[in-house]
Order: sequence, then structure tokens, then C-alpha cells
Amino acid sequence: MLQETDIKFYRANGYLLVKGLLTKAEAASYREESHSLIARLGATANLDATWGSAKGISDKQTVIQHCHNVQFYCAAFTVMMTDDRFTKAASQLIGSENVQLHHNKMFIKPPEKGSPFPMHQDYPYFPHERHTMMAAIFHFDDAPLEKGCVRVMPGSHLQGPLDHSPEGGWHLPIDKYPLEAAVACPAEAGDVLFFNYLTIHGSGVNVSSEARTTLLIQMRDPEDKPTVKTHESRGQGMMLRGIDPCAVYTGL
Ligand SMILES: O=C(O)CCC(=O)C(=O)O
Repeated sequence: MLQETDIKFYRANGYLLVKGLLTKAEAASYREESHSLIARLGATANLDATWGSAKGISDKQTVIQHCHNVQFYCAAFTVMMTDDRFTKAASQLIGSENVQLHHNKMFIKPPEKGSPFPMHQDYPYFPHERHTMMAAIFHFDDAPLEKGCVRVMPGSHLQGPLDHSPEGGWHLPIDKYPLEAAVACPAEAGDVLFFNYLTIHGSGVNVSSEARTTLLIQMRDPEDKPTVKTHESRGQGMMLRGIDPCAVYTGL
């Protein structure tokens, strides 16, 4: 349960780092599930999700392994996404009793060469009417600065949607929005970083000797509708908390 000061901080700054939402033991167990899932899937597919525009940040060959919608591969993540400690906080920040999944993605930034993300808003990927969409990044291991922790621009969500370049992943001009100008959000295993989809964010290269393992859950108030039919995926619309007041039975 968040305090009123946490919610005020989120409204003003567009992000909130919640310390110790998971215990260290839970985080370690999800880390193990994440790495074994990536090892299983990596045998059959190229899991690198490095943005083309990441080359504008690092001239080094970098890699980031990913898996979308992990609940279809491992039941432990369904339990995590519907955990009351998490969905209560999400509901308080979204400002709705009802919290609906949009999608999720696991990222493993490997040691020494984990890919960066140029600064961007998530809005251009899946624009919605009321901007309730938010991400929660679960940290399954420690993410200090040298591991390429997430960086945010506090208060940037108040500017509304900005023009992005679609080349190599929707991103803001790299020279105008350098990563170094943003506030680093170093985190420990078990911490969860929440941020609105209008909050400008990115992350640096993992130059450390250990992997950075995270799961990003993107979610919304089910009454906030997309303005463009895009970025649809398996599992979209699953209720994480409460009910979907707009649901129409389709029989599917
Ligand atoms: O995990 C990170 O370092 C950032 C991910 C991100 O910005 C995104 O997926 O939009």
C-alpha cells in the first residue's frame, strides 16, 4: 500500500521507485525463472531486441535478450503479475480500482555489452485517450548505474506527447536528449520502478560483469481506450486487478 506522499510524488514526477516490493528470495527465484526461460527459447530463436537507434549511443556491438508476454511460458509470472502488493500499488498510481494488462517484456542485459535504450516516451508505441498507461519494471537482480539502470526525466510526462523518430525504435533526438542528462534510478533486487508512458526514459549500456534482469509490465485503466489499433498482442486485456467495466462477451 503506497502512502499519499508516494502518490503525490508520482503525479508530479511521472515515476516512483518502490523499494522491496518483492523479497530478495522472491526476486532470486524470478531471476532463475527468467534465465532458464531465455536459455530454453534462445535455443530456437534470436532473442536480441537491440534497437537500431541504440547504435547512436554505443558504437560497440551490444545485445539485449528479451521475451514478450512471459506468462505464456511460465506460470510463476502470472502469479507475480496478479500479486496484491503489486496490483494495489499500480491501482493507486493509475487512479483506478481496475488494472488491465497491455503487455509485458523480460529483458536480460548481458554483462559488459548489454544494450542501451535511447531516451523516449512509450506513448508513440500505443497511444491512448487518457494516458493512464504505465510501466512497472520489476528488478530481479541489482541494477546499479554501471549495469545500465533506467533513467528518467522527472516531470517530463506533463509536457504531453512529443515528436519521436520512428527509425530504429521510436526515440527522441539523441543529441537533444542525452542519457547523461536524465536522473538515474539505481535499484536493488525486489524493487519496482513505476513510470507513466509519457515520462521520458531510457537506459545505458551494461558495462558491469553481471547481467541485469528485469520484467516490464505495461498496464492501464481498462476504460482508457487506444486511439490507434496497434501493438496488439496475446494476453492483452487480461485483468490484473478488479473488473473490466467495458467488457462485451465475444465467446472467444
Ligand atoms: O529496461 C530498460 O532499460 C528500458 C526499457 C525501455 O525503455 C522500454 O522498453 O521502453
